[in-house]
Amino acid sequence: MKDAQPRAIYLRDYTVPAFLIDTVELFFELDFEQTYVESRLAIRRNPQAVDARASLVLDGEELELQWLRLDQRELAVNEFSYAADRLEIRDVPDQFVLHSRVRLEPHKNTALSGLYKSRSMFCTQCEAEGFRRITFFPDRPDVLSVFTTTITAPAEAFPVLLGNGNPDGIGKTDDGRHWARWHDPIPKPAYLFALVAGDLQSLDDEFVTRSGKHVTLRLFVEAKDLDKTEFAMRALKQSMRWDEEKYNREYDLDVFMIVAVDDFNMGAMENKGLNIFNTAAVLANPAITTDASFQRIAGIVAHEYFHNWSGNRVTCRDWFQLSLKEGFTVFRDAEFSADHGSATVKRIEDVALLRSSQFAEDAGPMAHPVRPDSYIEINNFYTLTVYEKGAEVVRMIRELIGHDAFYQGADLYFARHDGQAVTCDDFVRAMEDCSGRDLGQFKRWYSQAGTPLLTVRDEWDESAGVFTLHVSQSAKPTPGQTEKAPWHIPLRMGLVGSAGDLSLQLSGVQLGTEAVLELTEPSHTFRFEGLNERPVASLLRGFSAPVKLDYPLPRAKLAHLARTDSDGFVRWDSVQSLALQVLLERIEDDDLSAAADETLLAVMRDVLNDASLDGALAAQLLSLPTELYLSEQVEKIDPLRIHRARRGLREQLAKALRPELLAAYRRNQSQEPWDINADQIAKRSLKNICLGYLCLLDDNEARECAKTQFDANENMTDVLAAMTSIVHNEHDANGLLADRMIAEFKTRWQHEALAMNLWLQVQSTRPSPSALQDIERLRRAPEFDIHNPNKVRALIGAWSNANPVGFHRQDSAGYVFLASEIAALDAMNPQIAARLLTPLTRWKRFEAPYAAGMKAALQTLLDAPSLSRDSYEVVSKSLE
Ligand code: B3K
Ligand code: ZN
Repeated sequence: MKDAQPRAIYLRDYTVPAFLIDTVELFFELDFEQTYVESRLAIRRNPQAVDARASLVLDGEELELQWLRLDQRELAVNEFSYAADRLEIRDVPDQFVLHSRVRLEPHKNTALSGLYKSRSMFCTQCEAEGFRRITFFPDRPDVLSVFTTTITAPAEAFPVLLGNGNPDGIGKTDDGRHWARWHDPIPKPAYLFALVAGDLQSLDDEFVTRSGKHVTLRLFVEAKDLDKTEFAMRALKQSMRWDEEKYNREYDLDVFMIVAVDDFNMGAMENKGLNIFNTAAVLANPAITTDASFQRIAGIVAHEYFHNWSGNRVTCRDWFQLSLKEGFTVFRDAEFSADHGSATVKRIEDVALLRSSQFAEDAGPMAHPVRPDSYIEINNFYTLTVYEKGAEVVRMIRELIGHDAFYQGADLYFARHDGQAVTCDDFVRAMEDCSGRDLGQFKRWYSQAGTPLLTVRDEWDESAGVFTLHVSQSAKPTPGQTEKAPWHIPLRMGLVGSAGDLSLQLSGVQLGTEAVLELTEPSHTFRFEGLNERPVASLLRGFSAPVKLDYPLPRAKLAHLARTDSDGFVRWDSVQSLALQVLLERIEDDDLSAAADETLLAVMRDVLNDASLDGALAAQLLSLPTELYLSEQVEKIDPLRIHRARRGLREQLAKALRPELLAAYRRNQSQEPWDINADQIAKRSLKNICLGYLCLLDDNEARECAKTQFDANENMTDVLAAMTSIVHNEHDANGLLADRMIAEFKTRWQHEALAMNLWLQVQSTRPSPSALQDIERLRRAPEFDIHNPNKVRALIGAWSNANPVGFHRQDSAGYVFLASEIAALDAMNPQIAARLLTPLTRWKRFEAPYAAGMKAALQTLLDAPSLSRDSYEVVSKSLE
């Protein structure tokens, strides 16, 4: 461990900063082997400080201090101390300028936090606590300052020098170096600082804001990638317009820049005016980018842009409030995506992720509330709970107070807190003020971890025409929280009769055909009157709350909802529930000869035959629950058994529906030139779902379809789908076609890193017990590079998270291999190492032989002589 005993930080210990920093002037002298950073901080005591005579304490990590001057006087070594990542200066005046010079070695920074090199360029990543690896600073989000940054560097190697804010001067010096100054007039916390220097080209454009301000837009990439920038630029302009129209938010600087870098720990970063993006989250063209990636890229571009208001102008008081900016911004980017494509399909995708992965987080050892109350390493809390469940919490507020009050509340929140660092309570207060609602109980969503379970039972009184719903809520304990108080849950619902939605009359009140029932007590009873037939309850429409639902319905009723519900989400969810019932039975019996369920077959057949149905929705309706989601539903996980059950059912569906699948495959071929519009995306997704089923059969015609589609090489969506259906197919017995495709793909794309990541991923997710051999071989292949997080995710991350059969082996070899990779990575890049631990953290949920192996792998890591704070937190909590 780096620290002898990493200590937890608690929300309850928050105090206001003792010092404020009004202006920051930074001078960077970049060079190949070393960089010097001078900083001049205008510091004054915070009038609100608890201790009016406190010493000045600044954060600083791995900085080689050259000198320190206070109001121009150099401090002697006995006037300050610098140890354990803290610089302390005692007896400072109430107001002063602190001037420092430090030396860094960015080319040796493999953690990709602070200032580092990605290939030949310099870039930064400061959220959450990377700025302290650049200079001494109170590295906390509630200290907001105006930054001016001057960058000097060798002119030939680094012709482009970028910083936050607006350009403020450039020049050359005699020694072959040049400089650029950037001034950001808008006060910001240090985590939004950024700098880039490199040999870059840009796609330039302009956006005119609603009030007539001309903003220069620049997307910087390496020259070889200039042909992959147009799509993101279009998405950026759409985002800027959308935020004006939907949230009244205009952009504030003269220039907005995006830079694409190869080595990046996550998707992208919303640095003020200078977003830095992982190449995988911004570069796109049809030859190397799948439709799913196009959509993901648009969503991330929007997300980072939206942070300019939800995060940058209004920021977080402390890192416990992370969801204030992340949950809200995910909510906003989801709205944006819904407005620019199929809203139902976007919702289904988000819910599927939440259910399979966030619910698992809630049920595991790292479970935490949307607003955590303690952490050891904040980077471990950029989680699905903070992001996705945080977005669900915002969505529920809109569900409860209504759209009008919600958007007024958002306006009020931005106006009231512009330029401030605030808390989740401030967000909720703005919503309360605009709606007149008391959201006191609702705020338990921020403080209670775990997924509530809604248990629903119904009763039908034929003679009175009354349908009664009994709804109760409960939740399992989570670490540190044994008792849960009732949540305030919006339950959107309707009643469906033989011919569709029925009017709702609830305890004498007419409600139309849809209602939001508000659950606040452990249990409720709702009486719907005046009915002429026994209805089926259509619950949780639009997935109105992130809860589990236990409402057992006979298969015929689920099929009825799947065919007739007015809510697209419920239609999909009903097929999921139907398939889940069938699959759980198969997992239990483990009988491969069991026949496919007739009701499910009939529903799937109708979907395939209904040419008028949106193809993207049809593709979702045809997708069975994933193995990950199924794992969440069983008492103890046996990954092989789950795989066998799902695979067996898929094969039977394919066999029974072969003519319909082939017809739909053929009907959805596009005759038009490639485009990324909704119609073509829908066609490709439906066509490729069909191909996936067909290739499960030992069937030459299906293989021929895949081969032709692969060889046609029209776009990456089709190429990858064809390749996956063959490579993941057990019927290609001697593997000839699969091997040919893998080799051919490599020949086509060996110079495109992003395409090669897909190549790694198709192989790492091949569902075979011998997958580990492939992983070990590819780990040594030249296409892999452990220093590049995208490659680590494509090979090791995809294998351990998305290939249960390949990863979970009774001999534990998969766990041993993963643990040794994590140990190696931990010394280089702790953030990525800690992320890779996720699959092992779930060990208690598995059948004994797996559980023992996973636990032993975690124990080896804990016993290792040094472990980062990041990994230590995850490993130690998992073993508690
Ligand atoms: N705010 C960044 C995430 C930073 C992660 C630091 N470990 C990207 C985003 O959510 O937009
Ligand atoms: Zn974000």
